[in-house]
Amino acid sequence: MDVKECGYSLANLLPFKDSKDLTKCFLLQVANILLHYIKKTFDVKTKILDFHHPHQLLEGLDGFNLELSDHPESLEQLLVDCTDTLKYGVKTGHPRFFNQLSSGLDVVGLAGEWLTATANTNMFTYEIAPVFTVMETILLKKMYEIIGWGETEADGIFAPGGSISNLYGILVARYKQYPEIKRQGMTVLPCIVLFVSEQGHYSVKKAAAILGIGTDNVIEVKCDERGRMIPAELEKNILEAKRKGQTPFCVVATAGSTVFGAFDPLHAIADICETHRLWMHVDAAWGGGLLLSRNYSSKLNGIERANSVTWNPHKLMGVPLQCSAILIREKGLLEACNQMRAGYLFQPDKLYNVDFDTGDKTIQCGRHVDVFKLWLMWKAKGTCGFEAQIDRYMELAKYFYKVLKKKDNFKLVFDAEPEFTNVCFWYFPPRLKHIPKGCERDQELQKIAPKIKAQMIEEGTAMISYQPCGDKVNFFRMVFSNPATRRADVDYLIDEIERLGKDL
Ligand code: ABU
Repeated sequence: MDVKECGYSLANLLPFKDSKDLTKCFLLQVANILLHYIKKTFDVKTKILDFHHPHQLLEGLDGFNLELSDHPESLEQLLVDCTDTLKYGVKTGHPRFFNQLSSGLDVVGLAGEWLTATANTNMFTYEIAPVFTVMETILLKKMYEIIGWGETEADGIFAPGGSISNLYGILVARYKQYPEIKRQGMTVLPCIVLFVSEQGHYSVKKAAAILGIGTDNVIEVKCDERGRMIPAELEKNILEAKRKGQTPFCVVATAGSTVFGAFDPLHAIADICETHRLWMHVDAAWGGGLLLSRNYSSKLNGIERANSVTWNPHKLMGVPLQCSAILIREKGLLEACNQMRAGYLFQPDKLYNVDFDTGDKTIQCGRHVDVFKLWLMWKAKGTCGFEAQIDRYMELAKYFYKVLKKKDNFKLVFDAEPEFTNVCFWYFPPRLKHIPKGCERDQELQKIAPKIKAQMIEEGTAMISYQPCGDKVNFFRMVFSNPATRRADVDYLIDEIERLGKDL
């Protein structure tokens, strides 16, 4: 049986009668398309992407038409569409994909995602997700232990990404201080303010906007030269806010900042939070994975004193997107804050222990199963496997730093060993090397990284991100979180930047 035989469509697949063989044939062909893609992804000779502009995709390319029709397409056409969807996408598991904090293609994680999609269930109750809800409690317990919390006192939930996890942290912080907000809303509150470093993630401001706190009430605390929050500045900002009649309620510390990979001094921040009775949330979306490394976990010393933590296994741990947890040190708060007791889902008189109906702790109703792929990967690697992978990223970052340091047409943003797997740098084309430091040179330098990246994307040879930051004009941010990357790929990237940039 072959789906290529004309006329086969959805109507010939299960659950329709006598369709077992065709269903098998169709799914095996989909699997073959994916296998081909996976093989290509890991081959450095493959382009990372075949770039097209949005209007080209909208207009349609070579038989790849994104428009939807009123009539069913054949199974054969669906297979072509699957192939084309991958063809025009970005191979984020490619050894030379350095663009995002989340990258790589973990085969076991992928298998987990397939299984999850096949099960197609919802995380709100044990009733319909018995295995997954229990798995979630086991994973959360593991994470509390790694942070240094006792399992009986802590609570948590997997959420759709780090921004939402940070939103939860701030939401629960506010609820803890002002439980009446749940019923009475913002009118019962004074002007509350929270603090985050100037290198903290933008999701903190977004959460403040969503929660009705307002972005003006997010106070940005100055950082040191490496992008770490300065505790004395935090203390100063808290006292200043109080003097102005504002009411501080929360500090968001960052463990692994997005651009510089900086770790805020958590013990010093915890001391200040204790003195002023403020909730301490740690955004360890990026850096949380480092807790699994005995060599590097000390960078997060003090995280055990946090009231809540965001930790994204889809970043450093390489779990397929998405997989993010919000962890709260005080049990019961998450549910008290969000519970609405929808009678049609959370009946108290079910046949099992309804503590496993975790859905009323969340701000969503339907919730995707994000835990199975993490659980399966943990089974496959063990904690030691994650540790080895993460230690290798740290070694690669040091290697990259050492190579760049020796090159006089590259300049590191920080002339010191990397704190994390982020390494920030500029490339100077020969013509810029003779322009003295200052405005004129900065104006030219600002244009270099975007031009190099644009060419890289058009040629599909590598992907790396860039950004300006404060008084620093556009610089590249190299980051290691891709298990396929080897030293040779790092050397390649440097040569590629030189090749594309030397005449700019
Ligand atoms: N904070 C979201 C991830 C940003 C990045 O991948 O560069």
